[in-house]
Amino acid sequence: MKGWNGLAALALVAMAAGPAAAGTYQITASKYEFSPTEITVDEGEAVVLEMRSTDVEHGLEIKELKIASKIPKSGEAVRVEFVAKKSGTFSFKCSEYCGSGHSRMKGRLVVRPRTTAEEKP
Ligand SMILES: [Cu+2]
Repeated sequence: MKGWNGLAALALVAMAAGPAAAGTYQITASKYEFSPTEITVDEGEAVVLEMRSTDVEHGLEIKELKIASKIPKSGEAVRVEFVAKKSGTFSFKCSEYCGSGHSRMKGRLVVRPRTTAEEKP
């Protein structure tokens, strides 16, 4: 019983840990979609987007966050790192013309607000 409580406490600590939990998110770009189309991160999180194309050159642009990166056709991974400073929903889209369905290539980055009491300013 005692050991169980200890485990629960540990789990809680892990969940509430630090201001800059980093997360790496894989995104695959292909004609004509991103996979996944929605990525959810936490406010304050150091985010790494690791992107690959399965076919032609694509790009990922999040205008509001001033993020833009080409995703080469070689299939090589490109990384974009940023801190999700502001909560909200930010749409992203393909920034390189890749064919007839190009304008359909869209997705969303959801930044969840921090709600832990001790982390409020
Ligand atoms: Cu594209």
